[in-house]
Amino acid sequence: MAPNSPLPLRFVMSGTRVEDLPPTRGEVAIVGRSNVGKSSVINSLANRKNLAKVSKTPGRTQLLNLFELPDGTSVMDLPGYGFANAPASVRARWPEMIEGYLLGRQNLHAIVALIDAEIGPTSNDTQTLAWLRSHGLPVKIVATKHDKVKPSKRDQRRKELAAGCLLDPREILWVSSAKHVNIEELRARINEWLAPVQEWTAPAPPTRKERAAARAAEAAAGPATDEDAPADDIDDEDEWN
Ligand SMILES: Nc1nc2c(ncn2[C@@H]2O[C@H](COP(=O)(O)OP(=O)(O)OP(=O)(O)O)[C@@H](O)[C@H]2O)c(=O)[nH]1
Ligand SMILES: [Mg+2]
Repeated sequence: MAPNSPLPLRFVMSGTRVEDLPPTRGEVAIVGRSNVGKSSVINSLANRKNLAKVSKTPGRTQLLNLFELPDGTSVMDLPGYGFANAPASVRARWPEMIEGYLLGRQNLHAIVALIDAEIGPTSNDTQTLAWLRSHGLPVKIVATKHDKVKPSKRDQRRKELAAGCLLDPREILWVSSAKHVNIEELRARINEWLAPVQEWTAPAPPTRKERAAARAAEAAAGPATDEDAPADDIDDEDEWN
C-alpha cells in the first residue's frame, strides 16, 4: 500500500484508563484543544466520515478512543483540553486520564499535537507543549483548519504559529480535514512514525573461514605492494576471538 493512501483504521474500544487498553505494536496519539479537529483528522486519515465522532460542540470526545491498523499498530483519539463548559465531573477526570495515558502508554511512538491555525497557539496549547516536552515525549506539531485562514494571511499565520510553538515555520505541517489539504503528507508521516523502531546491531565480525577465504583471494590477486599490505597485518587472530 502506498504510504499516503487511506489508513484502514478500525475502532477498537473506548477506555478511561491506560491499564484498560490492549497492548499495541506502536501508537500515535492525537492531542489538542477541544474543537481543534482531532476526530476530524482521524476521519481524514482513514477517508471515512464517521469513524471518530465529530461535533461543533466542544467536548465531544470524552474517552480514550483507540483505533487499530491491520498490522497491530494504532492511533489514539484523545479528549480535548481547555473546554470550560464540560460537566465538572468530566473535566476533573480529564487531566488524570490524558496524563496517565501519555506517561503510561507503552510503545507510544509519537504524539501529534494539533494547533488550530486560526486562533492558536493558545496559552493552553503552549502549556501542553511545554508539559509534553518537559517529559521528553516525542511531540510532533501539526496545524489544522488551513481552509479557515485567508490565503493572503497564511504566511503571517504560519510564522506566528511557529514562533508560538518554538519551531521554524518550515517545520509546521498545516492540514485541512474539511478541504483535504496535506492529508496525504500527514498519512505518510504517521506511517513513518508507526514503523517499528529498528535497533541498530553491529555487523558480525568475519569468521575464521571468511578471513581465510579473503586472504586466499588476496594472494591469488598477486603480490601486494608495501602500501596496501602493512607487515603487522598478518597475525590478527586474537582481535576477533
Ligand atoms: N473549516 C474547518 N472545520 C473543521 C476542520 N476540522 C474540523 N473542523 C470542525 O471543527 C469542529 C470540531 O471538530 P472535531 O474533529 O470534533 O474536534 P475535536 O478536536 O475532536 O474536538 P473534541 O472531541 O471536543 O476534543 C467540527 O465542527 C468540525 O467540522 C477543518 O479542517 N476545517
Ligand atoms: Mg474529538
